[in-house]
Amino acid sequence: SSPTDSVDLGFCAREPIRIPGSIQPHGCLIACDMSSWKITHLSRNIETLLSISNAEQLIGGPVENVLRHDILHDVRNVLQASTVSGQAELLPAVTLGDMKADILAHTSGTTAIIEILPGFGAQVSNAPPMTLVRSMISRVKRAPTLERSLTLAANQIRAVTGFDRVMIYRFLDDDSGEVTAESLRAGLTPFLNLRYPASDIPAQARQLYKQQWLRMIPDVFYEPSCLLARPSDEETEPLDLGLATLRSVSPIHIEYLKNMGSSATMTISLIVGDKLWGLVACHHLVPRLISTSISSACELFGQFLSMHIDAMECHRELSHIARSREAHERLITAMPPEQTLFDDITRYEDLLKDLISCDGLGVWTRGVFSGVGSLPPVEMMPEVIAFLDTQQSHHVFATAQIAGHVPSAAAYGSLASGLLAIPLTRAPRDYLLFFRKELPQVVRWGGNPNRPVEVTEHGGRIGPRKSFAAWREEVTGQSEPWRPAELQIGEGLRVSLLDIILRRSDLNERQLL
Ligand code: BLA
Repeated sequence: SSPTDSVDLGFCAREPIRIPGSIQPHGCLIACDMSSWKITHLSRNIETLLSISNAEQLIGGPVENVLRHDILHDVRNVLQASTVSGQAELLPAVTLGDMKADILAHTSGTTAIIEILPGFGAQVSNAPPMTLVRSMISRVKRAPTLERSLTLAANQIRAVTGFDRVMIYRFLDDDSGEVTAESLRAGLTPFLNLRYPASDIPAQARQLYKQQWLRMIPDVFYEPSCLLARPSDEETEPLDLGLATLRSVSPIHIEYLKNMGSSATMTISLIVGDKLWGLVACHHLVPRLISTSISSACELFGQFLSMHIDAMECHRELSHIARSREAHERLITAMPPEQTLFDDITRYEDLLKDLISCDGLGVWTRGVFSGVGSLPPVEMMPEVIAFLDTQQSHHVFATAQIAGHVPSAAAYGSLASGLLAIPLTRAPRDYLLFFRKELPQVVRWGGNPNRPVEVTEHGGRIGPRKSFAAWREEVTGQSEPWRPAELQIGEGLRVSLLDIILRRSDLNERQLL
């Protein structure tokens, strides 16, 4: 049996990643109550980074004991901006003693979270972040297609950050994901077009990534620095680090990255509408810390890229609909009032294929089937129609896998695997049917998707898989999927054809008189 049989993948989704109780040590963290400005939490490494001894003793005391007045003034201003943006916001650059640092602040409930990042991140370019973002945008904006935009975006981010590998990782309908664009240092094995199972990124992580646009793990070998809090105050809730850039990362994910051979990552969310569309995933073979000015430029660019993806996808759907509307008009005008598709579908074959591309077309009327092109055997049709008749809705029905609904259809998948059916009359229902042949696909997975996890021998602890070697899967029995725009076009066609049928029956009655 496969190791996943006995494993509860929900385990991964239950890990409380927002409240790890520790941070990554490339910065330190101070949390204080916003009504009293008294410290509630401190990260242990504040002692080394800010040369403070006995951090415990500062807890419960005023935050002024750790941060100067001018800095606190800026913190208060930035917290206002942060409640509007829902993100941690950057303060104007500060100097602490002789150390330059970036400070980020945001709120979590009634708590202010202040993160201090010493300014030693890698600076690939000295250009101000605004200039970087503007030049990245101008290049990507000019690309003629979405695919090209994504490749340019990956190239741009790699140029600006110096990461070894930058991938655009796109989620598919079943929550698995695919590397759709990649920019990488010479000599590395490409991950382009590899597919990864949904369980690699559990649900609570996806939820969080819709709120936080950018995350960084500068060194997967880090020792977490624990958060100190007032001892055993029953009422103190664990500190929610969901929006904190220093949040310590799930140990399972850390192990995953080590197994993959990555030592550092930076990840930017791509959010389209209210959906996590994908991620920009940057990897480095050795630890790598990026300066805050570069990472915030990338974050802003990620927000632009998200809007650009949305615009390109909308544009593509709209132009598809516009082209079909034209074909629709041609079809309706070509059909004389006393004729319908039922009389001679072959005559309208080309016009119908312009509307919705397909390999075969048919009509089912009063128990009789006629069609053209690649079709299921006629003797199979009653079973398919019987299934369609069980559909409650009078709207268009579409599937890429007829056999998923009518199991005996599996036998003729090479003739017709996909079906889009437009019901034309009520009882008995007549249909206009579009068929698509099977489109055998080879999916290349980054590791065996049937073994997404490893279970350790003792204690049944769950961990990420160890091998990411490409794994081939042949997907058969499915046609090219029907796109949302095609369903819409089908719906429009249903309404016009219904109108023609009504007109004709009206005509017939008048002729009868
Ligand atoms: C998180 N897993 C992630 C993230 C990615 C991946 C991108 C998000 C990291 C971030 O945005 O900061 C997976 N990384 C990939 C994939 C590629 C890549 C697919 O570069 C492709 C090239 N992971 C597992 C299993 C579990 C698991 C079995 O494989 C659970 C048992 C958990 N993954 C897991 C968790 C997180 C994660 C908990 C959240 C990490 C965090 O933010 O703390």
